[in-house]
Amino acid sequence: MANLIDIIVPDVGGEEVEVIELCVAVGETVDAEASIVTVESDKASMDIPCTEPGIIKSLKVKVGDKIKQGDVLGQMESGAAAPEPEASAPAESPAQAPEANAPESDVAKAETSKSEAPAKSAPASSGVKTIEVTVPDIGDATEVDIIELLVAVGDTVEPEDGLITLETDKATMDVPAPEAGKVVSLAVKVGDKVSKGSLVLTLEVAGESSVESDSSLADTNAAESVIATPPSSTDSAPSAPASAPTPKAPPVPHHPSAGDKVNKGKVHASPSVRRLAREFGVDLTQVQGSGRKNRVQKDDVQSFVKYELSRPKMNPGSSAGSGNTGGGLQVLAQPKVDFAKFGEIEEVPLTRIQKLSGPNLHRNWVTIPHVTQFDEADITDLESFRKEQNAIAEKRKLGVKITPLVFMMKAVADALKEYPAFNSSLSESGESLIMKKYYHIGIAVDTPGGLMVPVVRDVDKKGIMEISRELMEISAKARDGKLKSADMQGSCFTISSLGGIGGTAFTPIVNAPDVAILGVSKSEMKPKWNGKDFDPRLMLPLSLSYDHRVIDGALAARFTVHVSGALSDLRRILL
Ligand code: CAO
Repeated sequence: MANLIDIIVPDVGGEEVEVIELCVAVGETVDAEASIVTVESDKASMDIPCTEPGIIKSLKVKVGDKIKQGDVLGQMESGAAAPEPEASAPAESPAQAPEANAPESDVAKAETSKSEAPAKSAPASSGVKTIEVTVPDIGDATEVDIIELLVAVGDTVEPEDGLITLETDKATMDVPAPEAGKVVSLAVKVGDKVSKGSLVLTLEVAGESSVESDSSLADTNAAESVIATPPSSTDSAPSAPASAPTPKAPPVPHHPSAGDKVNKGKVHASPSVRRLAREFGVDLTQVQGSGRKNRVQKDDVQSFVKYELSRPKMNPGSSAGSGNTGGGLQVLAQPKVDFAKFGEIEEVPLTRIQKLSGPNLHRNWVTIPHVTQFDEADITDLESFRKEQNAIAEKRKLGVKITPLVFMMKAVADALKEYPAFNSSLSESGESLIMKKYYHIGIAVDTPGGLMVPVVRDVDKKGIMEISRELMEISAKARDGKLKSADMQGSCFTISSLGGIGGTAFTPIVNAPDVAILGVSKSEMKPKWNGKDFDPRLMLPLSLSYDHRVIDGALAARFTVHVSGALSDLRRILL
């Protein structure tokens, strides 16, 4: 049985620290040692990890809050089994024992004595001095792994910029630059083990005369530890704490073209965010931070990865004379043409709907690998049944007209049940499929303002008359411009019927997040060989476009055969 436990702040160096980032959201499932929050003291930023896997049930802190050892960060439901009443183990709840929950954090002890300044300097000529940056007091931890070098020789750094990332068995932490300067030499590499006092690098910093430099160094050493340079909370931050990030609504990221550096080498990010970036191979200099002072947060890395996965990639060498489509795709820019040179012209603005739908169509066209499968359905019997039913409806003055489209909707709902991959959407990460257990079908409607796609819900549960009535209503609403945005949401699959107009086939564009769309063209009498003679049969052309990332060609062929079969033998869909 699950167990509700408090998440307690461990030893954070005996003083108040400020919450600068929430690394999890309520409802999130976390692993043992996942970071809950990132805090910043006047010496370092550090992550506070949880102690066991579970689900975050509540968070009592927000960005800007000051917290200290023993404070409750929130509650989590631990995955561990609760002791059975009759079990012999003591029934002491960990939730009531903060010390038991508080990780014995090496990181929390990352900063201690201000007098143990690990920066030493040597006078240098021409108004600069060189200081040695060493590993500060990191609590009990010794022989700590260096997991990342955040700078290289020749880099210039600002105070607070991370220099190296250390990882203990409990958490990770950055050693920041004590002051602005240029990295002259590196004394360590990834994989080295270091302890308090180990030399990290030498930094050339602005200095005065060598004598003053020495004395100011002594003062500096007495006053600051190497990891002691983050500005105070009143430095540049607004007086009110920054509002907590909303994990489920990440800020709209600025996505540079690959290779752009938005951070110019100076990335502010917590160790947990750096770890996440490392796991995904993300270069943090390319990620725009949305946190305070452009700090890169978990959401920023996630949305960067999402964007990079979805954007089309092109040969980077082909950008000359190109324009950016907005999706990251470099294509030749449209040539500028003075049409008036060739005859009379008139410039007409795009309609509001065209302006809205154009970018979506464009995105779907360039990001989804489309394939179109063509087929035909014999709707000879369906047509005579439809005509009969329409005659009855007219006689009874039901005010409903049944068109072939309604049967196609029923046939598609039936095929979606048979082939659930067509009733799915790619997850945001692109790594899984969201399988839907409902059958809502979008219908492309041609309106004076442009194409609209209202959705008919639960097509599998409705009868032909009910769907016909609904179809008439939504197409009238669409043409009168009365559709609400809710009317156009939630489709699983879309049908675009041009059968009332003409044509033999076309290639519709998948209406993402759907993974397929059925185009229907005008039915036509065709001679069909029945084994003995040619029979005149009414054949309906079907054009199924699908997202080849999700659907294979064989499956698409089976799907169209199923739709075609259902339309040819109505008993299959009317059951
Ligand atoms: N073959 C032959 N005739 C067809 C047919 C088909 N596949 N589909 C419809 N028809 C007939 C209908 O039976 C009706 O004839 P009758 O009046 O003699 O009965 C006539 O064509 C007109 O039908 P309709 O278009 O009014 O009704 P519908 O239910 O077939 O379609 C709607 C409704 C809203 C989908 C349609 O009006 C529409 O807007 N279609 C355009 C969709 C579109 O623009 N798609 C392109 C998207 S990509 O840019």
